[in-house]
Amino acid sequence: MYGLLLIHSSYVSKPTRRQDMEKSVEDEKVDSDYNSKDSREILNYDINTSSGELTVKVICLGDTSVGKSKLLERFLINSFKPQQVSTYALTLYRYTTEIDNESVVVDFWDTAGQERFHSLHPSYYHQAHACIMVFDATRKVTYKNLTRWHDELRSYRPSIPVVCAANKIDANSEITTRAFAFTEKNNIPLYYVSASDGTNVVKLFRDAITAAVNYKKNPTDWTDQLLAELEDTDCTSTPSLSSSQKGEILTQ
Ligand SMILES: Nc1nc2c(ncn2[C@@H]2O[C@H](COP(=O)(O)OP(=O)(O)O)[C@@H](O)[C@H]2O)c(=O)[nH]1
Ligand SMILES: [Mg+2]
Repeated sequence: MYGLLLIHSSYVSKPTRRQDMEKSVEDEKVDSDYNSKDSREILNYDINTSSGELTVKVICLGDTSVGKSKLLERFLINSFKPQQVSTYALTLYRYTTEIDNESVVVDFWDTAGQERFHSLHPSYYHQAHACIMVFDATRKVTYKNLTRWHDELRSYRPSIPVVCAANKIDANSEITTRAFAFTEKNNIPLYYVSASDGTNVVKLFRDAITAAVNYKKNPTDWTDQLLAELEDTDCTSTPSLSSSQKGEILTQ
């Protein structure tokens, strides 16, 4: 079961100044209020829902046109429409499933073109529990760019689990015989997939969800632990603010 939530693109547009980033945190609150009235609230992924369900946030990363949206479409509605027009907004797909007999609410975050600026807003990474990195089996440059995406991801989420998908293997099956230095070096599981014909898509997403759940239950990210301690001591410092500060440096 899944639902679709569109968030105004200003929520993830690239910040240039501190004020812009603080404003986007404010926007988040406004959007959250609006959506909760609409009973489609943006969740606080660090805690469970009010009814006790586990919540996880899974983000998709990779260059434009590698097939991120089509993979989500394939997993969630088991379909593929080659010419569908992208929406001009960040897309959040809310999906409810069971992992080890436990109900889990999964929010998949997908960009809607912001990745063409080669950087995403810190709020995209904020509170993420797992990341699906995608490259296009027919375009080598999209594989090369994974390193840059991985560096940006790690600057915000140093140790969340990552899985990698070589997509469009229907258009280049030869690639499935190859190994890749990026995934081997970083110890990232690699899946040869096709959003077009569905090969390995369910496995990719199920494994990503399971990894996200395991990570949420046993976070190894020292920043998570630090932030939890700060919250315990009622410190006003928030994850968003520290991410924003980082974002200012990284995005100039
Ligand atoms: N042949 C083939 N084309 C695909 C596949 N997945 C996506 N595409 C095409 O690649 C283009 C970009 O897909 P999209 O999901 O919008 O990429 P995104 O920008 O990463 O979200 C579209 O024209 C899709 O039809 C696939 O598995 N096989
Ligand atoms: Mg897309």
